[in-house]
Amino acid sequence: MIVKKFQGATENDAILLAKDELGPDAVVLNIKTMKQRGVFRMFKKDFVEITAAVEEKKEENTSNEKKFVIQEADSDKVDAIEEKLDSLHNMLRSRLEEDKTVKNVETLDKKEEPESVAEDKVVKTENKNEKYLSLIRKVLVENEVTPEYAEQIISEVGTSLKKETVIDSILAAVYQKIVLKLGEPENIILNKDKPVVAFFAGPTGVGKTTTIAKIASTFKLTNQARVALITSDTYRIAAVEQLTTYASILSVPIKVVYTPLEMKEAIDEFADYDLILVDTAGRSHKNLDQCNELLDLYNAIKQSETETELIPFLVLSATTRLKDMRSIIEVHKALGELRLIFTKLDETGCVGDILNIVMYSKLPVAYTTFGQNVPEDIKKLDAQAIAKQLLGGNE
Ligand SMILES: Nc1nc2c(ncn2[C@@H]2O[C@H](COP(=O)(O)OP(=O)(O)OP(=O)(O)O)[C@@H](O)[C@H]2O)c(=O)[nH]1
Ligand SMILES: [Mg+2]
Repeated sequence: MIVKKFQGATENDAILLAKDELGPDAVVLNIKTMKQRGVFRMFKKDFVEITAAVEEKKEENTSNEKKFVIQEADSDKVDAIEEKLDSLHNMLRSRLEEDKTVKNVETLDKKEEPESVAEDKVVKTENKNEKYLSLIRKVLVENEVTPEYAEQIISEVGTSLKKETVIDSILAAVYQKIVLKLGEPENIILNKDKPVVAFFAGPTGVGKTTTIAKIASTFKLTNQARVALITSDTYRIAAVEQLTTYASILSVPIKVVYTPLEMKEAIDEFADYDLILVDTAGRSHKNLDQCNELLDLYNAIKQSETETELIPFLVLSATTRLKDMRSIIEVHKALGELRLIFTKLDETGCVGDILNIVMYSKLPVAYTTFGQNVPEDIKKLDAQAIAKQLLGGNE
């Protein structure tokens, strides 16, 4: 993993510099506004410093020039991240004190230190690193990261640690690894050349319609975008009414479609819009007929005369069992390159399954939602907040 800091006049400038140097896969780990101190305040403007990271490509492992690699980091170089991790640090320290075995190793270290040879010290520090890592692994598992994925993260971090690494750096390295695994949010970005069509699929009752209302309202009110809605959820009168009500509150047009042909026509009718949000009826991933119907509706969008940027979103409730989420994903893969939305984060204290699902599916996450309020209870994936929560910190 390559970790590096970039400074720019604005957050965007700094991110551009990071992407320029580290490539498009770089993820932002931390953003900090730097205030000029003392006399500099009179001459220089404040600036933004971001910490960005990217997974190293295997074949590039040998060339480290110009790169700042975490295992070479002194603790001062990860200070930005550590700021965020203060509470975790304290938590880990107190957990370490509770943990008898670690305590024993520590007291053993202390007693023997004066006469121990350098080599011995290294062995003991390695032991200690392992203890720290296994403690962090335990915290992850407590937060419902599966033991396999927790182990994967810990071992990936473990192999990159220097022998004399301090606990702060270990924690920072795990945090960075999780942020990297979660990736950048792949939320909706308007396309100036063609309408973006966001197609929402997912099981019944996960919050598809509510999420659409939140997104429609955000784009309409904040971005002044031209937003239109289509619903194919004609199974229940109440479902059509629900979206129609949102459409009238937001004064955006809505079309109800019953067949793939109507879907295609509706898209063409909305050809002048910036964003077309398509709602679908919740389906059981076990009912293949329903799933094929969904696929027909989706494919109809591609048949429209209008050139669009079509994005399939799969909405999952964070409260659904991991095993079920996996099979839901498998069934919906027929729609193409899915982006995930996790809803109902407010109903569960555990975000471990978000990491589990991302590591399982390698699919990007767009948004998370955390309540019934439209439009405020939605945000772009906040990988840093989730990583922090997974390590036991309070967001
Ligand atoms: N607590 C909580 N409730 C939510 C969230 N998002 C949606 N809901 C609620 O979940 C229920 C179902 O939401 P809908 O948006 O109708 O779900 P849907 O996926 O469209 O359901 P179907 O159309 O029946 O498949 C509603 O009561 C919503 O208010 C969320 O983030 N947190
Ligand atoms: Mg619905």
